[in-house]
Amino acid sequence: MTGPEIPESHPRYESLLTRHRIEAGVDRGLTSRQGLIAQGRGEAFDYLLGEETIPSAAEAERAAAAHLLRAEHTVLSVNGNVAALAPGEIVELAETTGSDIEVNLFNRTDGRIERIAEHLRDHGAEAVKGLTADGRIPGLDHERAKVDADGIGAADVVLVPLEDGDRAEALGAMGKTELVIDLNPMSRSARAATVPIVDNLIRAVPNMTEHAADLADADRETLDSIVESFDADEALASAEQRIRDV
Ligand code: PTJ
Repeated sequence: MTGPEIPESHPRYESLLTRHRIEAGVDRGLTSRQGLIAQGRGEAFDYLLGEETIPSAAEAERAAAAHLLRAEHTVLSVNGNVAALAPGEIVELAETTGSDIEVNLFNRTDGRIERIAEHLRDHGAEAVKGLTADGRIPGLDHERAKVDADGIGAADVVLVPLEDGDRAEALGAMGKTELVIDLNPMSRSARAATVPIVDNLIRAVPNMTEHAADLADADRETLDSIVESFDADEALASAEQRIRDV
């Protein structure tokens, strides 16, 4: 899924490669057409953030990795954009942190769920949840409420990249720890998160894996102190400040 027509020397190579992946995701029936719009919104914020992982996002990524390592049951939620942009990276993060992977879609169809699950298996996922959908998130009346009872339904920590605000708030109300990846620091999902990661998914996921590998042998006290010293409001304020300083 690389874009051979994009020269690596192009100053916006990464951004163009990302567009190509999302387009290919739509063509393959993984990503919804609304996913193209979401991608455009994300790109605008990424541009304003300098298309790099800012220091507060790096801290959030380390805190998120610590959460994934110390929790009992962790799930990485995958939608059509995530499947198109970072399937192998999600599988690697799941393996490094012992997390489950669950497909959860806003524009849910059985066909897309199955294609995304197969795509993730092609990238090395051993098990993919989300097909049973025998659980519900209370207080949500759209398709995103459908979860696996033994997946997101039972998780204590959930990674929700490119989330919509309603589900982010509903998961929070269920008492779950939410790790949200969203380039917009003002979005409701980022604001509802225990750990808002204001970074591009394509950088955030590998960074989290790197932190998780680095912390693999850390004791509980070290993980606790990383989690407790992270300040979500400060991270959001610092991302907003970066955007205003452009
Ligand atoms: O695959 P589905 O059916 O579950 O649909 C998924 C989409 C993404 C279409 C759906 O969740 C949606 O409409 O999302 P929104 O409300 O457009 O929100 C997407 C958020 O993610 C926005 O705040 C964007 O700024 C942000 N975003 C977009 N691309 C990226 C991103 N954040 C991080 N990395 C990105 N690559």
